[in-house]
This record gives sequence, C-alpha cells and structure tokens, in this order.
Amino acid sequence: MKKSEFPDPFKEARESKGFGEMDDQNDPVTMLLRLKDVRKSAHNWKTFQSGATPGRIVVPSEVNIRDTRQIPFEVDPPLHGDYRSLVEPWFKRPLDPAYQGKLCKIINDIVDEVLEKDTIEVVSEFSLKLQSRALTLLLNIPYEESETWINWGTHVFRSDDSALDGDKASILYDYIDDQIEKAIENPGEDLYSMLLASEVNGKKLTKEEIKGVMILTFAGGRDTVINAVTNSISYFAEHPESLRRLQAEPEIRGKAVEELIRYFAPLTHMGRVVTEDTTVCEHAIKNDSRISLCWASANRDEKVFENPNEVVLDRKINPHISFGFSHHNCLGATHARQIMNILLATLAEKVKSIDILEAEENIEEWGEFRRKVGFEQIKVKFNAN
Ligand code: HEM
Ligand code: EMZ
Repeated sequence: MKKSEFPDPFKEARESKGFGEMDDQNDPVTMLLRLKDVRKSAHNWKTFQSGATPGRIVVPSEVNIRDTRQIPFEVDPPLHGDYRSLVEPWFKRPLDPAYQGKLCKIINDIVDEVLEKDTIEVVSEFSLKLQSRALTLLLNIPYEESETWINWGTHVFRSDDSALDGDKASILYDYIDDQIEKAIENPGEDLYSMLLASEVNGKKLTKEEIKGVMILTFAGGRDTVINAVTNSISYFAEHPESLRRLQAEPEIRGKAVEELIRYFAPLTHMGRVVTEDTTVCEHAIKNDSRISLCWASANRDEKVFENPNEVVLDRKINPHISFGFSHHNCLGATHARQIMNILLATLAEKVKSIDILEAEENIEEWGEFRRKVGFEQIKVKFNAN
C-alpha cells in the first residue's frame, strides 16, 4: 500500500447497516456512518446533545481528566449561539491579508529550513512547528511562545504511554491559568485579553469560561492540523505531478485544500449524548447513551461522492464534513484552510520532489474499525525546485 493511501475501514458497515458499535471505558458508542444521518443528527441538538458532562462527548471520553467545560464546543443552543457570536469574529481574522502575510512568512521559513536539511522527521520537525508557530497568529501573541507549545508534543491530552494522560493535561491547564492571570495584570491585544474584556448576556466571562475556550483552542487545533499537514506531505511525496499541476493551475488550490481535508478527515468522529430513547438506522438507542458522528466515514459515502477513495484534486462537488456540520462547525476552519492553502502554494513553488525514507503509521482503534489517521513518524528528504 502507498504511504499516502488512507483506506476507508467503515465501507461495509456503512453500506450494510449504517452504524457501528464500540465500547469506550464502559460507556459504549454507536457510530453513525452515513453522511445523511450524520448531518441530520448534528443538527438535532435536542436529542443528541453536546452540553453533557464535560468530556463525555469526546471519544475516548475525557470525563476522568477534566472538569472544565470547553466553550462553545460543549454547550447547546441557545447559549451556544451567545458564546459563538462572541468568538466568531476573532476566529475569522485569518481572512485579513496582513494575517495571511505573516502566515506566509512562517510557512516559507519552515519550508526553506527543511530544504536545507538532509532528512527530516515531518511530524516533529515540520508539522508540529508549523502548527505551533501559526497558532501564535490566531491567539495574537508573540511568536516566541510557540517554543513552549512545541515542547508539549503533538497532542495535549495524549502521550506515548496513554490516550488519556491526566498529568500531561495538567501542564496545559496550569499554563492557561497562568496566562489568564498575566492577561488580567497586563491586558494586551491577545485572545485572553479579548475574552477577559467580553460579556455574554450582560455578564463578564468567568476565568473558568475563559479557560474552557482556551483549552478547546489548544486541543482542537493541534493534532488535526498536524495530521492534515503531515498527510499532505506524504501525498505530494507520492504524487509529484500534483505539485506541478498546482504550480500550473493555482486556481484549483482552494479545491485541492478541500479535497485533501475530505480525504484525510483529521478528526475521525465526535460524540453526542442521547437525551431520549430513539432510533437511528432502525437501531434502538437508549436515553443517556452515546452516539458519534463519524465525519471520516461520511466523507467516503459512495451515495454522495464519486470515487470516494481517490484524491481528485479539483473535485467539483465536495460537500465533505471534515469540519463538522451545523452550529458546531469548526471555528478554526478559516485558520486551518489558510494554513493548507499557503502550504500548497509554497510547496508548489519551492519543492520539486519529496522522498519518503521511513514511515510509521498512526492507527486508531474504534471497536471493530481500525483507521489510519496519520503518522507516528515519517522521515523524508525535500528536494528543491
Ligand atoms: C469544532 C475539525 C482545526 C477549533 C470542530 C468540529 C470538527 C472539527 C469536526 C465539530 C465538532 C462537533 O460538532 O462536535 C477540525 C479539523 C481541523 C480543525 C479537521 C483541521 C484540519 C481547528 C483549529 C482550531 C479549531 C485550528 C482552533 C485553533 C475548533 C472549535 C470548535 C471546533 C473552537 C467548536 C465549535 C463550536 O462548538 O461551535 N473542529 N478542526 N479547530 N474546532 Fe476544529
Ligand atoms: C476537544 C476536541 C475538540 C478534545 C473539536 O474537537 O479535540 C480533541 O482533540 C480534544 O481531545 O478535548 O478539544
């Protein structure tokens, strides 16, 4: 199998019954696999809620490693909309040309850096650095702060030993508490200060609410971006003709970004807690049990996508849901799309080819399904144009 191939483990279950079942810490999950069902259920927050016990909608459940509610992710309408409209303009800043200019410099510098080297390990020496440096723009804080985050590794809650690492999570929580105190003492133009100055429904946000926004910003945008970037490098290594095509036809770049994000689906699924006895795909689901919305499976739904397992760089109709669907759709998508767009432009301009020397896949296990989501490590050599 090619290194840049990401097979679809859900096909058979999706076509035959439409759902899959898995256990997670004795709190089972029914995974919805068809695009239509995922969309419908994402919309139906009354029956499939996000605002349950903090951590419970994440699979694997994080109820044992955090009490802080992530905002607006773990809040249902109508309150969700109040928080969301507060933070949404901030998360649209990546549309500003000045922001894009700075992002362009970050990405150009890192591509120049790896072109100088003999071999590099992409996850730790390229994607993690790029993600952390780019995040300083989204938070509007000094570039140097990214050094601290790079040292945390690829996921803020997971480590080599454990998928749910409470000690590691505490590093992030303590760090955020500190940053909130610093912003109180010395307000600036950063996201912490903006949140501290804001009100929702006539009330100032509490420190706990601000912490909830910040944990989500650090956690949600980390391994997702790292996988999107790393997997794209593996794709271009095995498809140098696509780099040439992007160079010759820059107008398809936006479509290429969407297609790579559809194909890689960096976040496999996200849960919801069921608030009443119901049925999905003629399957009974009990009140207070969990379902998940499987974005990764929905994106390969053969009823919706032609040749779903192929990367069609300029795919014309592409209603993928890698960034979710309905009111909780990804707030970081504008930032993530800019990263991908500038990355593709920079690679097309500067890189002739990429040789893969060694690769170890990152395979997730969800009950009966084993899904390749990215790489543990992938060593490559970049060759200049
Ligand atoms: C929500 C995927 C990058 C912040 C979501 C959701 C998905 C997703 C599927 C919906 C969750 C749900 O419905 O329960 C991705 C992917 C990314 C990415 C694939 C990269 C390719 C980012 C980045 C940030 C971010 C860079 C910020 C730094 C958020 C936030 C939400 C969210 C705040 C919650 C929105 C709400 O509840 O209203 N993301 N994400 N994401 N994402 Fe992302
Ligand atoms: C949560 C989640 C957010 C969760 C939109 O997704 O990302 C996961 O990586 C984190 O573990 O806590 O932030």
